Amino acid sequence: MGALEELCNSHPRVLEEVAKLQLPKGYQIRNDPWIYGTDDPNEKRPLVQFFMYVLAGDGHSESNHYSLPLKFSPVFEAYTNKFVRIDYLPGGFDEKTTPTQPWQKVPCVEYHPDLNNETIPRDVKPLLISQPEGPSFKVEGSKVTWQGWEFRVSSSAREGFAVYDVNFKGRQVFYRISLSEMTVPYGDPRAPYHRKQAFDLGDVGFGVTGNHLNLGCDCLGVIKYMDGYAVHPNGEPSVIPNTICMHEQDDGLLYKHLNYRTNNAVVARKREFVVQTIATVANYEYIINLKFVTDGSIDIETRATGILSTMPIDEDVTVPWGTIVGPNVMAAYHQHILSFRIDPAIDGHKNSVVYDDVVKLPKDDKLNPFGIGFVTERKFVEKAGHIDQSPFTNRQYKIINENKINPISKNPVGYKIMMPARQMILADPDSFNVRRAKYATEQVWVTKYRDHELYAAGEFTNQSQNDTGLGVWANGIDPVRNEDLVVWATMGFTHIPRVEDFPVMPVETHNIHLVPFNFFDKNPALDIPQANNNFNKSILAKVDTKSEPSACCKTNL
Ligand SMILES: [Cu+2]
Repeated sequence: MGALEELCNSHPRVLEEVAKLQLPKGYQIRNDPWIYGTDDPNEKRPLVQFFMYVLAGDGHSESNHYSLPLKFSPVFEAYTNKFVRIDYLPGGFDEKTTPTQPWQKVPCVEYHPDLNNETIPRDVKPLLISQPEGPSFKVEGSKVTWQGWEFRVSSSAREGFAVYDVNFKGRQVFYRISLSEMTVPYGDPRAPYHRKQAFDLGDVGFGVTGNHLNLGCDCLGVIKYMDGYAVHPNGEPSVIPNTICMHEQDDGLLYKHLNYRTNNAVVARKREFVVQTIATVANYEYIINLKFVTDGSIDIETRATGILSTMPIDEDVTVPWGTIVGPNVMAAYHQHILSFRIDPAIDGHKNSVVYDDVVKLPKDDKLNPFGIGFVTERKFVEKAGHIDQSPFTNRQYKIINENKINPISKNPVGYKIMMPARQMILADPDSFNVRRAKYATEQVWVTKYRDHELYAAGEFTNQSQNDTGLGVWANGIDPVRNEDLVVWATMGFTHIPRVEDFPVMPVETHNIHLVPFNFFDKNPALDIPQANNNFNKSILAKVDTKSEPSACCKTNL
């Protein structure tokens, strides 16, 4: 990235354009090299689009250049380093562009504490997480053992990490879980923004952009780190130290019941084992957490943070496809559409995918005379393909094993995939955006397992013309019922930026829960020791002298 940035910033044609800006003293130029995208089937050159910014801060390296976008954008050919052209960016409400003018000085919205003008930090007392007897987990090589869970973790240059061979209480549940792709299409229709569609795994890689995580910052508590690996531009392998962190954390209560007759309570706290990585893909950060819970469930969590990708906008102009987030700076509407590849092994590899709708029972004089009944209706996915979303029938997706009947419920054991209905990709079905990311059109896909089918939009996404992943594999032909199958869960979120997302965005969090559904013969977490204060050692706050000791943990058991 550094070499590309230098190539652009030092090119005579770019310097010519920079000279026209007549930048004041103390202001410099910075650029972000961007994936070029696709709008022409005949374009075969590997191209890079550079978005240009003013760097304020009087030479401070952490000044927020994204606050000061410029209106010209050079294009270079990768590898040959040939200059191709300069695109000019619109600043008004339509597609019109203008030649480069002297830069009009506007304040920079800074995020770094040295520069952000927040002179009085909040008073925050330490909140320490300690495990005086050591953690409850063991790690031997790649194998993690914790609270009934056994699984392996491996780093991946493309996916960040994958977990595999996942067992709970001695039973197989999943063979492999990983993020498989993320596309980020933008909604500003004007050139050259119509090509803004990143594939952050296929074009870049979450492992190779993985952060070196730090104790007490990225990960709190008693932490086990794993390294990742990348390829240096000179072809040599390089280590990314501590790019995956693993630790336990408390997540409130798991269950509670108070017998109001005796005032005895059973209370168990919910503890999670977190496997986390953080990727910095230029302006944005993505925090990927896989959280293993003591009740046999898994929470797949994405937190988007970092800095919005910004565009220039003239004073007093508004546009319907973006939010003005600072002086003369606009953040276009966009979508983050992730695909998680979930390779199940629910009590073995022969699994089926079903979807259950909850529907009204027809009114009936004898059975349902008051018209209040409702039941579930089950449908099976027979062939490789997708499932339509249906939020108003409370549609739930489940992976079941038809060969294994739960002795209590008398139906197949399974796991449900809990994910709320979400808007999928908005671009036109004929657009390159959709043709390149067919996976982004549907929330749940099912394919037959095949080696090497790992990435939802296909192996090669940079300037791709078509989705060579699910667009090919979800063929409507392969039988997937009672087969070794793969589920692809699309986590889509449409991001309409808000002023508060700038200059650095508080996390936006989205989750997919994998929850045992008639898999066990009762709540599998009854063996968790009951919560009590001899163990948890909480103390009363000394901020309000009138407060009385709480009886919430009182028990005579
Ligand atoms: Cu966003």
